Amino acid sequence: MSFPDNFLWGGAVAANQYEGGFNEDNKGVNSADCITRGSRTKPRLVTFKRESGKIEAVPMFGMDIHDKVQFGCFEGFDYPSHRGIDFYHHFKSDIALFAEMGFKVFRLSINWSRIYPTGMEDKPNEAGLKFYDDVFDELQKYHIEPLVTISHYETPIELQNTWGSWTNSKTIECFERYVRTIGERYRNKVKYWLTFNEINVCETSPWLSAGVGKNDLQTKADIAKNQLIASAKAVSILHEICSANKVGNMIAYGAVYPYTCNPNDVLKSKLKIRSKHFYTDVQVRGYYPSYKLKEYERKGIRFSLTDEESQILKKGTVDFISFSYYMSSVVSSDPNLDNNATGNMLTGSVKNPYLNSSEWGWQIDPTGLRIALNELWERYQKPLFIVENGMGANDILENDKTCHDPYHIEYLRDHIKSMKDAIELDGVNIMGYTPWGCIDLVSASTGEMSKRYGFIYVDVDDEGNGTYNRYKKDSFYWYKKVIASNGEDLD
Ligand code: BGP
Repeated sequence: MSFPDNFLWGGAVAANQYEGGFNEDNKGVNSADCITRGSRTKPRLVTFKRESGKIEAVPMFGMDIHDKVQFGCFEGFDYPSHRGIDFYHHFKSDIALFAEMGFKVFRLSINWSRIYPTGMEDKPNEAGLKFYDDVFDELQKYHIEPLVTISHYETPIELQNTWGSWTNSKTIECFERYVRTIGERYRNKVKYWLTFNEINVCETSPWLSAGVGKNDLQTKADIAKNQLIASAKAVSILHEICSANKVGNMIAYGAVYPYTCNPNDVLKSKLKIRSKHFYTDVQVRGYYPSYKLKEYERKGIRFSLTDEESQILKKGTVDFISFSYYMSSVVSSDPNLDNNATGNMLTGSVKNPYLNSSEWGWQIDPTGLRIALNELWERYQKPLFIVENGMGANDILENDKTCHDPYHIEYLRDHIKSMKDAIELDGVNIMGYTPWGCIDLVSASTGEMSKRYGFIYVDVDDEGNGTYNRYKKDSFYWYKKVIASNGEDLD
């Protein structure tokens, strides 16, 4: 048997992509609420008002606004997070479906602006706390462990409009208050926690990861420092509240291949992988690696740590490492090669001629998952948790309300086989597996509903029209069998 008996099978979602309930029960506006719907070919935009009163919208990826503006939601724009799939009003029946599949764990995020609507209040919003109480109670009913991401791509917008969100260390204090509140409130309901979703996505999109509209290197270094300190503080707070709490970090990860055996390609791939490790190096080891300090020095980036900050990082190291895996990437030192392959938060990657792609151009590489697992295990020797994996596809709901999705099954099966190999052949310690978007939800990169990952089809289109009814796809029955056999029956 390869998967341990206590292996955590389940699925993953994020509040801003599925909850809806945008302005219910005193929820505040957050950075995800200000992102418009895009598509495969049209970028998502972030909306704001200038001091002159002029309303503008700029593409989320690459935005670099240094003027004083007020970010927010304005009439005439379509914001998919406002509706999600309306989990806010469907959570009981949705959780019943997860239980029917046999989930042992459900990864969800808490929406910070439900608990502290502006991020800055002294007292939390009781109605927001109550919502998650109800969700956790429902999960408990079916013995499903919650795995809670404390911050998944959303920051209360007032923190941005008042002092620049995560570029300002005052945000750390607000975050601490939020962590303490949820840690204490849910101490008997939640044991597994993740601090920041894909903390390294700050390099690609400071708006997604930190609610920051700038894109320069100094800004990214400041965000990284503030979030790394906040993450370490969160680990310490949660350990203090309950010694049984297990707290992990979360990064976007994937193997990086050299395009050829040209040593320059190989070196480039190694440096790219190392840059992916930076955040985990700090979160696992408790200090900044020398290569990062050298890089800051070389690029003229201001950086220092007080003794107190160094102690915080040292004390708040994580119990396990979690990561998303969708694909691998390829780098080349040849400037004449096209390096605009698309993928999860991917930049500067060459298309891999040995791999097939999804409809959205993301390349499919199950072997890369085994490589990634080995790289992380060898470097850190900490338990690993794959908290996102999957392939977005344009599923069709048939007239008889069935949905045939063999491509999802094939993708997941091949990746589970790689996990199995990593456990059986390489001895990697893997705690669990939560495929992304276990129920269809809004895509983070495009804002579409039609990029579907789920085992459960949700009848809603890109514009938000539909019945919002839920239907089981073929993959639903398949995954149920996988869980029931603890990963042995993959057919
Ligand atoms: C990760 C995010 C998720 C999720 C996933 C799939 O980067 O953590 O929030 O959305 O990617 O990406 P997409 O939704 O763009 O298909």
